Amino acid sequence: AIKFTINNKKYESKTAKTILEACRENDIYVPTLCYHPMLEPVGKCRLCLVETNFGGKMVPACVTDLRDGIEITTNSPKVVNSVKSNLGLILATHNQECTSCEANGRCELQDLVYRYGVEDKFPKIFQKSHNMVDSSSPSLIRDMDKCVLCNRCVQACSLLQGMDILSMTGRGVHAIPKTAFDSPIKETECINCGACSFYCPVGAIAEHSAVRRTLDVLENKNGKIVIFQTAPATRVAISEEFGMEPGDISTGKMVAAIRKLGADKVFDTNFTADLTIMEEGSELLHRVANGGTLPMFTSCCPGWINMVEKLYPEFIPNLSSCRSPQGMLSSIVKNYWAEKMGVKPEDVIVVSVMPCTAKKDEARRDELKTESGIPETDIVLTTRELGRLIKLKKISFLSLDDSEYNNPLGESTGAAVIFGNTGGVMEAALRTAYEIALKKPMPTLNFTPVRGFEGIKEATIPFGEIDLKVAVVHQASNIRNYLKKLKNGEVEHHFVEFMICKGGCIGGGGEPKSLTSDYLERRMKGIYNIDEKQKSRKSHENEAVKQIYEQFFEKPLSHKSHKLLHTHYKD
Ligand code: HC0
Ligand code: SF4
Repeated sequence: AIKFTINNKKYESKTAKTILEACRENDIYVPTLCYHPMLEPVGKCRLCLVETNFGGKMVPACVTDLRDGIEITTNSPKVVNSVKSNLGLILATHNQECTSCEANGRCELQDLVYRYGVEDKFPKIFQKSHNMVDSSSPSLIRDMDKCVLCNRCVQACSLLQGMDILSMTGRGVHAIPKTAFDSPIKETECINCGACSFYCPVGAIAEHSAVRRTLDVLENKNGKIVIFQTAPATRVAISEEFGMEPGDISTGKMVAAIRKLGADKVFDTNFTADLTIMEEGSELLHRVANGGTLPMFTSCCPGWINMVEKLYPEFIPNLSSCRSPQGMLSSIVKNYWAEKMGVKPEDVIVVSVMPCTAKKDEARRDELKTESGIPETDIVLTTRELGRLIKLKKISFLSLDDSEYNNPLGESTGAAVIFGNTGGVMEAALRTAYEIALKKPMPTLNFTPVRGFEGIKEATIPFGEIDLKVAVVHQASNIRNYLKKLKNGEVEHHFVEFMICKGGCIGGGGEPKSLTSDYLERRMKGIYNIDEKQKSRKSHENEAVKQIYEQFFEKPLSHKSHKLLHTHYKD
């Protein structure tokens, strides 16, 4: 074992680790700004400098390994003074427009400055030097005068996502993460996944906020009906905005809070997740039986759709023509439900709450507008923005009584909620396709080969005449590897699920920011817990889905379904 002391107290560790990890494990506070447990430590911000008995110089705890006999000091005046002056230097290049900042209240820099009582005493260096607010993307806003040079966005984009849209350029006070040729983000190959915004410790890259527009819509309805829909992954993460743990389930409180905000109806994106299974499952069986393009690719993740359109257009024919559940729900509300309710589609406003920044950009697509040219989804809020709205309206989230979704567009099965996890769409599709095609239930509903965090998961299911080969791929970098293999003929599948973010939607770029290393595992567990407790766990058993086929769509892939539930892609 490695023996060491921290602040004169003795500790032991059986495994190799950094000084920072040892401190965190033993509940000893060490300030950090560039460090995130899901990324590689880079030792850039200098806030985690500690004293040791080895040599006189202070060392960055995040990149220094524990050694036998090391004596670590984290709380001496020397350490505290160093934190204060480093923070002061960071503040000197920061624009501090906290009052209007998307990160206000959840900003790591703000917390540090408050904690250390750092006055703004350094002269401002190069304030407004970059003078660049890039709001070209419907999903994200970058304000480089708020950048603290932590490198986290660059790592998220290149290391995690394999996209390399952002890279650190320049040195010293001129250093800044930039796009190639400094182009506005919209003109790059950015897929709007939002990983950069999730890892940004401040408000330098954030979701393109729709909080004010939503407030306006809710407070000045002018006779309009405001409908909300909520994605599968929101219900196991919104709780973190209110101090609860990752994976805590707060479906009922979330619905209640949305009602308190003033929504007239709260529908569930899960309803159309079940409907997606009916349409996409039928599409798969049809392609297999009729020699259609295989493998068929899922089409619900908008970051993934952006990636195919921008980087791999040769695979467009492989994409399922199904709209995403968000797209399907909004389409049903404006093109079917409104008429049934006797209101004009123009008088209905659909606000969707998503774990995802790319959903904002999906909602703007021309293909997803009504015949009269209005967007079917009017506003997309990230889970974080919903948290902000609830706090702004002083709704006491934790003390709310559970509320239920409105029906029929609020009814769902366990197969729908697992869409939020990587492998969930595949598992849900198999539960239904197997039973419908083979007329017997799957041996087990928990189809574990497609669960978990492995980047590329594969399974073969005996499916009557054929062995159905499926794969599940999540996280953009793994997707790029998979597509390379597919092009080289190294893999062969009938059906592949793709999710751009690690873990699937629970790891979406719009989910509450977490500084833990296990939030994905815990949110994933929360989702599977909801599934286990549902009275039905198969999409084709959703009574409201059956009803909408009887009353309107007739059957999957019907003429009406094609019109309202399917789409096409841009080359
Ligand atoms: Fe997802 Fe979805 S599962 S993409 O990850 O399919 O964002 O949660 O809402 O649309 O349902 C995100 C999550 C959704 C959609 C659904 C799908
Ligand atoms: Fe990179 Fe995703 Fe951020 Fe775009 S949204 S810059 S692809 S991390």
